[in-house]
Amino acid sequence: RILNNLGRGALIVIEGCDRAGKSTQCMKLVDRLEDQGIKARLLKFPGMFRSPSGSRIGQHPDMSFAYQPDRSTSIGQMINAYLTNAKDIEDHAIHLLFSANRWEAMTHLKSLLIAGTTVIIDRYAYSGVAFSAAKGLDLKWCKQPDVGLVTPDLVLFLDLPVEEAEKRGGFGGERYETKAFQKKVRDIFMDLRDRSWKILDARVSIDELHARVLEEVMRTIENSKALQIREDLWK
Ligand code: Z5A
Ligand code: MG
Repeated sequence: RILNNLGRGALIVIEGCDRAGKSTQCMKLVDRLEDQGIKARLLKFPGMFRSPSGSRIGQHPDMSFAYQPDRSTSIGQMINAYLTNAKDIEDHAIHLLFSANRWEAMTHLKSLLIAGTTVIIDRYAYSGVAFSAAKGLDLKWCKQPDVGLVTPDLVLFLDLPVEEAEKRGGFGGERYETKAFQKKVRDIFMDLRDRSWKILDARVSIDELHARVLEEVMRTIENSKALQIREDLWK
């Protein structure tokens, strides 16, 4: 199904390796767009916020709205229990929960875009596939549940070598945070690249990266205005 409307917001996805600075850039970006009078909202999958020290602190106090559709739901809570090792969930089952967590946000996402709000998403279906396939699940099977999600206008992949990521701290505490696994995840991310992707070197300073991100995003917002919203990811 194709939604027909003009003057819509853009859908921007920030993806990347662990500790690449995705959440940092997402928050700076939304603040910056709003400062410039551009309506913008942040969504995150799964809906969690990491404090500067690296520990999870749940919902960001200033972003209760932005973080609403994911972690606050019962599906989001199951994912949270899994990621913090409070609960074991079979690999296929957790994959489907991550996907369901995106689907349950789609109505809200579309209404924001239609209302002219640009939506920034911190991780999307690409993370979903990269992490599950790195565990050994079949790549084609992994993509299937997310087929038909709203297609991003731009995917910015923040690329950081695993060795650099380790230096940023808080590494090793959670599920998935080993070097070998992270390398596999990156390889699968690379296989998922398509025309909407731009790869940015994430080894630069926060401000430098922000400038690069902003440049790409401003161009995309302009170019997407007259385009239809597409609900055909991986179709
Ligand atoms: N997962 C999944 O399996 N399936 C799915 O469908 C989805 C996710 C959506 C949790 O995700 C896990 O869920 C994740 C994938 C899996 N697994 N892991 N591992 P998450 O998004 O909640 O992951 P996170 O652990 O909160 O984010 P992150 O990737 O590790 O970090 P980040 O957001 O990219 O980076 P950051 O928090 O902005 O920055 C990290 C630190 O580096 C912080 O101290 C910053 O101050 C510092 N930093 C940031 N930028 C810079 C620069 N430019 N220079 C120096 N230092 C910097
Ligand atoms: Mg993050």
